[in-house]
Amino acid sequence: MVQFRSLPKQDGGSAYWQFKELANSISNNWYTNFRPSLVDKTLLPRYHFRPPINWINGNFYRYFKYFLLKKNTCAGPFYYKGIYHLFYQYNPYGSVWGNIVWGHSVSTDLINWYALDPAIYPSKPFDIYGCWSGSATVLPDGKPVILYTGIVDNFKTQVQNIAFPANLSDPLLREWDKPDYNPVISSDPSINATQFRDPTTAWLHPDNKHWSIAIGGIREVGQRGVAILYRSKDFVNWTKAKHPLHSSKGTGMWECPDFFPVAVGGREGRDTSATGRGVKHVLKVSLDRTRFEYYTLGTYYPALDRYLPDQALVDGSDGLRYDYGNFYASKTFFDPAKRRRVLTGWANESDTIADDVSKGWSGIILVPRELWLDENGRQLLQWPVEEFDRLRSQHVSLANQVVNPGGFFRVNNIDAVQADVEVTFEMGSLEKAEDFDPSYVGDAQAYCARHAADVKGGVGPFGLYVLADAAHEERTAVFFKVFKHKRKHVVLFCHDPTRSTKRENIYKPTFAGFVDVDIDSSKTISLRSLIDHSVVESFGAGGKTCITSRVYPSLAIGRDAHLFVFNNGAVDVKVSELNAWEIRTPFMNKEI
Ligand code: DQQ
Repeated sequence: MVQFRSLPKQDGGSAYWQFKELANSISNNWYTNFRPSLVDKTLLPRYHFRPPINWINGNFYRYFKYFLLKKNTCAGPFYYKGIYHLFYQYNPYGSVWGNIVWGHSVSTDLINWYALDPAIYPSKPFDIYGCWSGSATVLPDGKPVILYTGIVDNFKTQVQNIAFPANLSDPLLREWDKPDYNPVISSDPSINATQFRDPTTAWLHPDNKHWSIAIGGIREVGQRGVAILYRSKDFVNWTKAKHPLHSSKGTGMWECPDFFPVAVGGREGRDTSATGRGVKHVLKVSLDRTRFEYYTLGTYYPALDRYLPDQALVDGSDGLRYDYGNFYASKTFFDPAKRRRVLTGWANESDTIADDVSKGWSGIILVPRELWLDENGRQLLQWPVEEFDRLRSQHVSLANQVVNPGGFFRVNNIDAVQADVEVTFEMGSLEKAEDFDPSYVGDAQAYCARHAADVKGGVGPFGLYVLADAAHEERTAVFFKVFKHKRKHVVLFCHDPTRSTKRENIYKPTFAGFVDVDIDSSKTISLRSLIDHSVVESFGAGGKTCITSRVYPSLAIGRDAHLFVFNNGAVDVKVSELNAWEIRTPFMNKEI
């Protein structure tokens, strides 16, 4: 096992971390002042990528000295010779953010994972204070290369470094070389060196002569988020382009930019360098300010090396999101084996820092999602990768069950704490839909807080209570509500975890997004929810609107966690079909 240098602890500073600090104020010295864990071990996610918890059971020293700990993604996943490599931001010293290295796990199916030693860790002057996010690119000769952000100058400066596999005949690519000529990119006076990070996967220009990458940044004037563009002919010598790939005023620091093409028509993925007719481009940024991710669809003009979002789409925090819940620092990669684009995103904990310290781990990577362009061209669709379905076991199915206003029923004969549910709802009539309040057009989350699951409505709220105790007093509601808006109807999709636990100091925001469906003609909507002890990952309308929540039930644990269908609207809703499966536990960071 790699030995790490001791580095000073760091802190985040986002709204999320401020919340954590506030919630933690009862235990102000959380490194040393342990209190018993509020979060029962039974709440460990079992099929989501997570810390190798078994390694920490026996030996406190091992646990504290080496293992898991705070992680997030945004560090290029890729496929090489039959193996998927997942890198993630990892703190080898504790379950809070800091001391960042590149954790490394491998898989042949994106579901069963095996843990390797960290791939990249601070060891040279150009990364001595941390190895932050970056990306992998597989060069045309099949050789992978990593670009990552190195932290130097006592945390004051961010530079970009390159790393190559030390031994290409090792299919696990365990060792990575960081050439001494690093950094390959340093900031110039026009760049804020403290906010200059997370290089994208490179794309090859159609002239086949040069590579381009974008790096996240901010221009202080106008708080303009920027995807700074660099070009190189050899991947080692990089020159800043005159113009950024794209920028947007008032959006703040752009973390973890991701830029890639999607096919127009069909689900098949495209290599990151694909351009021209038949593709649209996606630019995703993680907004440090809101800690949510936003994307636009648009056109990439290779001759100008510029990206222009489609006119109707909004840059920044009113824009489209991959996920309207706890989902950040994501990254996609093109999987040449299955010709698909795969998205991996990170969900952090919603308990306190003290809880994370006493649990000894923090953060999960969500089930990898396939991602493609909706046939209407207006948004992306996402769906769990097909390999996930191999974990399905015990199955229950029902059809044509009407749920009256105020009604509910329990889905029996399934262990619903670790499950996958697919359900289709039919609404007979939309006449009783309440009027939509137009002041909430851009703010589904606030609208959901006002129209939470217990608030009786017209058409909906209807949906699922997941991770519910037998009396469903404790439950997370996953639901739809339909509103009348300008002679048509709009659909709101929500997660309401406000009653998810009786534990204190848990962050329980409602999360929501609108769903772009023609509900007036279909009067039908589908939902899939992946439930994993303390994770609820939901896909509305076939992956048009996705929401993730972390919840920590106190009663709905293990065999006491149930699944209900409910309807708090004023009209009947029919469950035309419901299928639910128990999900088996895959290998999760088994040591090899
Ligand atoms: N986390 C990394 C940064 C990135 C941020 C540091 C995203 O490189 O901007 O761990 O959460």
